[in-house]
Amino acid sequence: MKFSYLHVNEGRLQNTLEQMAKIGATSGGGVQRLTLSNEDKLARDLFVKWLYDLNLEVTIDEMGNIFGKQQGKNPILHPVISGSHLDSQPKGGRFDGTLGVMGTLEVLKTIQDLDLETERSIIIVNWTNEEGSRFAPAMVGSGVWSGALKRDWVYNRKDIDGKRFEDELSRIGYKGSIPCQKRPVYCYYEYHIEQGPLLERAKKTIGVPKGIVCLHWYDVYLEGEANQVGPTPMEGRHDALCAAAEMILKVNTLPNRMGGNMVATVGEIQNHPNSRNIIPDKVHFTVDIRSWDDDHALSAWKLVRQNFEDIAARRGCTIRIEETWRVDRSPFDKKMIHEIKTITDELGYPHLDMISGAGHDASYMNQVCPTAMIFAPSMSGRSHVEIENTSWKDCEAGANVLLHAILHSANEKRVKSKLRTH
Ligand code: HGY
Ligand code: MN
Ligand code: MN
Repeated sequence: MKFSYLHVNEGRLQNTLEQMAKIGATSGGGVQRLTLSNEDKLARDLFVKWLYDLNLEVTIDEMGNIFGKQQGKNPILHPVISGSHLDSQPKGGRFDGTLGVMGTLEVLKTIQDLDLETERSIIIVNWTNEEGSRFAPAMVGSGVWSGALKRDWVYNRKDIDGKRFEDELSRIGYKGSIPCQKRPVYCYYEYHIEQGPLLERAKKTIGVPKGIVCLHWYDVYLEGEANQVGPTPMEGRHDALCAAAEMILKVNTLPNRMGGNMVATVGEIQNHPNSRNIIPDKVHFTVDIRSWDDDHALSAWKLVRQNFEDIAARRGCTIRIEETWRVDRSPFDKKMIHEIKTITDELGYPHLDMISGAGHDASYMNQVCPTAMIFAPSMSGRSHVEIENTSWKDCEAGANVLLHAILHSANEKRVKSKLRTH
């Protein structure tokens, strides 16, 4: 059945996005909805209300992942899942994650408006802690669900104030009783903003990533010697902040030194005691390395780790390193990618083949079932900032592609899940 004349309701999608953007709204036009914060709770409460308004079967699992199920005609067929995340970065954007959840909600509303019954059930999902900013690592909701991360290890993760993940999940009332574990899924779609400049530069409406890069996260802890800045001579100091400064520049030059396509960033740092007239004795900083080539990223880490150890030794600082998190690169399902491109052609949206440099829950879902993503352009390529923006027209276009992709998959009667063709 061809649905090319079907489309979502742009105004209604814009309205849900605007309502969600009010929760945790920041003065600069963005949102702050840190994982398991009060703002995250409010966003979850609103989302759950909207799921009940659609008479969906709502379940919340022990990681706080929220699912809404629209029953299909044939319960023996595995469901199609689509969604993303409602948590945000500190001073983050209104579209990162939220577009994928609201886009899927709009697809379900459109399907209901048109009284379309699908063979397969369709499940919408809000994954807990995709961002990994307050509680590292990222994507823990989908990570535990897919079996890649252990629930209790995540439960014991602490934020910078020493608050435990599990305690905060209980505090906001979203520690569900349903076990967080994978179940048979026919396929997974995630609609998301590109978070980069390529679509805008190429003047394309839809991004079709072939997959997501690998993400490797590390935590580095340095200990030197504090002292009064005045009487302490320069030579013989064990200044942890200077050691960190040298190491941070080694991270920055790493992609160049390694060659190939890679990014490496130090995004977070804490300096102790952080007083202008005390030589710093403790520093913690993070390292984020990403590449389409997992081994390339691992060799880069080996090189820069050696750099760190040499610098620490020379500066008389001790160093402790936590290899916090690694998720492999995720090449998406070729058949689903082909189908998405066919749909963009039918709907008349120019599309661009790309790779996602941003991490998404789709990385973990790709380990469980055939997975693909749909990107909408980010204005001036900005994201994880308050000025993150995507035009309503582009939001609607991506949601239309999502609608047709979900309808296509939800009406495929193949009993066995599709063989993944990486
Ligand atoms: O780090 C990322 O790319 C994602 O925002 N978690
Ligand atoms: Mn995101
Ligand atoms: Mn993000």
